[in-house]
Amino acid sequence: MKTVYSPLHAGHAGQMELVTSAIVPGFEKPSRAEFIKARVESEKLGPIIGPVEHDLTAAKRIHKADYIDFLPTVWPAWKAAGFEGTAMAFTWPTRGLRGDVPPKRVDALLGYYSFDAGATFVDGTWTAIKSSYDVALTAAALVKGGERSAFALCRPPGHHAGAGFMGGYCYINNAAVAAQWFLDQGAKRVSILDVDYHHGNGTQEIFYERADVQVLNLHGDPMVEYPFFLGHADERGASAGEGFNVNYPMPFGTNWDAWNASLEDACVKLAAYAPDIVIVSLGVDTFEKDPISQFKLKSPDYPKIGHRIAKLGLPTLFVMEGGYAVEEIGINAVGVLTGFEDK
Ligand code: FKS
Ligand code: ZN
Repeated sequence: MKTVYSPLHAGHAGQMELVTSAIVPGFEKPSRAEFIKARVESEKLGPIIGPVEHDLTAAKRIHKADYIDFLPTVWPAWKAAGFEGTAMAFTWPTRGLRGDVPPKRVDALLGYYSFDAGATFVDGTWTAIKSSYDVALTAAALVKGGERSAFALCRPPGHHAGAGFMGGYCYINNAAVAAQWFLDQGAKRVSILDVDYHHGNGTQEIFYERADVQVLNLHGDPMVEYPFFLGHADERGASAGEGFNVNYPMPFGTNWDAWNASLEDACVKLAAYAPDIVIVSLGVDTFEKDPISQFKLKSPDYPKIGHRIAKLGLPTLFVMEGGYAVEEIGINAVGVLTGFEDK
């Protein structure tokens, strides 16, 4: 399997993150991608290639144009306003406020275009976002070109980003962009299987009323886990999309057996949908030692995930999402990929 990787992710570094009761160094840091890349090399998964640059047309097929156009302006506007440190939102247009009038200040616009304080900007952030998008589309093109699979080593991740907002370390929804791109290239149906620990609220929102993209999501129960406000089992899609969104919220402490039962059910539903392409939103923050998550998967479980996905027998694009136990992130992420290749 080929891996697509860009070193430009590394400029998205040194940002601060708001967590319950403190501001701490960001968990979503450059070493994550470097550990994965090193493991791709040491496991000899296959060649690592650079991305082809794309314009933003494919991003605007699923994201609002004003939102995408805002992203490259953030850091220059932040500097021009005389601010320093990490550009971070602090006010949001929630219930009872106007969500239809974009304010003029960059610090206010950050809130206008986000759902939490978790999508922050530093100097190299836009370049990293753009490289992550290029990585996803380049890997998608490999699969479209006939490869059985490809690995988009995306950083920053994407699955929390909705049509018009960022959040949870995510800006452009790489998996959703790739899904729409496959459809625009002639695919009839695409399935997105999101195995990240956190619910992919952005992916769900983007495709919620559509029948041409099936979205299957395995995650921590939003009653007690981030992103809290989406991801319940009764969210099954709407209008034409009724039945094409499936959520598997699971409790803290979920181990392989329970998690695998959800994966199995998702794979049966996926096979019944018979998509042309499978996109895996690949998060490995389900790992027992993940510092921000509460599931109990162990390193030997990850190849089993890849093995099950391979049994679907469909062209598969892996898009990197979360995972914060950096020492093991390469072992676990590449474990899924080698498990896929072993069949
Ligand atoms: C930690 C509170 C939760 C935000 C967690 C964001 C998770 C991001 C992710 C992605 F794949 F997008 F990277 N903070 N105390 O893992 O879902
Ligand atoms: Zn996650």
